Amino acid sequence: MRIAVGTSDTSISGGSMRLVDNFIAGEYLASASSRRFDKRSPLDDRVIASVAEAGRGEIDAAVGAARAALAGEWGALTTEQRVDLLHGVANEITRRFEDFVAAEMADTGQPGHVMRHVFIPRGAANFKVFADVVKNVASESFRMATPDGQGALNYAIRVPKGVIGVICPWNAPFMLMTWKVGPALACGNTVVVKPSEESPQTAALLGEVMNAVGVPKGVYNVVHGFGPDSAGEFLTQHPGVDAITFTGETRTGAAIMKAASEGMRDVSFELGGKNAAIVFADCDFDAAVGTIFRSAFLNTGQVCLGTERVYVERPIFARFVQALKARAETVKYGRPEDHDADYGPLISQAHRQKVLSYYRKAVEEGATVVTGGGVPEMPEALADGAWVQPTIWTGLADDAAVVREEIFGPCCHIRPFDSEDEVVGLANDTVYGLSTTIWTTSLARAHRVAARVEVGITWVNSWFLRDLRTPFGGSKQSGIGREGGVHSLEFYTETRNICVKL
Ligand code: NAD
Ligand code: 6OH
Repeated sequence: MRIAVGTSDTSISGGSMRLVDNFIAGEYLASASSRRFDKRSPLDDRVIASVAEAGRGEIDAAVGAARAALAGEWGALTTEQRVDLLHGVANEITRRFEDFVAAEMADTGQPGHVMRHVFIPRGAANFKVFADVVKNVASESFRMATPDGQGALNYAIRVPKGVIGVICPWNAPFMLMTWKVGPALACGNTVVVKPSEESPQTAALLGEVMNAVGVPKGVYNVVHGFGPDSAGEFLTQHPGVDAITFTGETRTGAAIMKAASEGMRDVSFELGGKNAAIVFADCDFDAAVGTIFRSAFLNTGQVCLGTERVYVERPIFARFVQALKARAETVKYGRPEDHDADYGPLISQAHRQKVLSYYRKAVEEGATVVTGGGVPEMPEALADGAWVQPTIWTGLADDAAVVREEIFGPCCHIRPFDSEDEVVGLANDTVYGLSTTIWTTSLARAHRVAARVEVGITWVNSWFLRDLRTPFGGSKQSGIGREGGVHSLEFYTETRNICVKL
């Protein structure tokens, strides 16, 4: 049965499989070379979708469509007209809410309540919030003196950058993609999106929304495939792409930066992290345990802002380790649609192998395994899924690979500390700088430590609370640039200065 244009169902020996096609100039097109790849369910490793892989020809067509849209109907719209269309996109996502929830659950295997309450609503909000920011932003203007006494007026206008290449990861696919597409379109650009090969469905579905709302053809294009020697790399190499925004691994960011240097294209990067939680003895203990449990294990640890290093002031160290262990041992494994399940599989078997290799390495490096460290026993139907146990270690040296490298899994190492200076040094002893959480009831200490940790975002007594209008991004190797509110305009527009002699 054909249930959707971009993600139609086809029958395969006893099950059903979706056909996910590239979306170019408002139409769903299978790859010209008929190359397709399988998308497997993280729950049980079953093939759930056959995805068209874009080659250089499709990338060329998508970039061409995006350039034509800039020069055509889209480029001629007023800001108000664009804003209205993007509000329509948000409303249509909300109308098709359950379709987006289902597509994202199928791709990631994560619990439905996280999709329903966080990822999909935030995806819709990304279109409204950035449309409103662009509508309300003022441009600067200076009246300057001139020798003839008449003066001159300097003012700035913002123009779209052009065609934006948008390359996305799989961990919160719809939210992270719309966080780029929303501001890009609000600013008047057009986009070619390359979703992760592990999560192609919601990006494909968004094409239907764009068509339903009347967004001109070619404004939003989607090309599927992998990174190196595939759609991702081809997109970054295409000279018709004016700038590239990317969320993913730091190593991939370095490869994209090289490609972008050809033609001096601008980049915006949200990259990896090795985020620390700093827990002082005067904290609200239960709140710290409860929230660090979420920050380490939500989405099976596959959150860029997740905590993989926990530093706890010595007087409460042992109690904290026991409390976090007890909490970690309560997770309920299950399918996304199981109402009481709060813990899903990792995204893929390949990622599971990587995470399990760190579980082994931790033991080799001398860790005490407080809980987990392996693979849970699952019922027969889920036995082939990418499941791993939530894992806590203590006792590792500060230079252990497990303490220094991003694992991107449901695991953390807990280490005691004795002073504020010591813990700030430990937290900063990393090449990454995305986020930190600080747990204390001392207001002065919270401000003091927050100003010293070298990260883009610090939460005090909380985690993952962020108004979309605030700046988000990483320091050091965790990113380049800031996304959110007016800060996104720095990347998605170019500022022109106009000087009028009066
Ligand atoms: P990844 O870097 O492997 O892949 C991300 C995307 O880049 C995919 O679409 C992939 O196909 C593409 N890609 C890979 N190589 C490429 C190349 N050479 N040229 C062009 N495109 C290429 O990352 P992932 O495994 O999908 O996601 C997990 C990573 O993302 C983690 O490191 C995590 O920390 C990071 N992340 C960061 C943030 C943030 O905001 N800082 C948010 C989410 C995820
Ligand atoms: C996911 O990996 C990071 C998500 C961050 C946010 O959605 C946010 O708005 O801070």
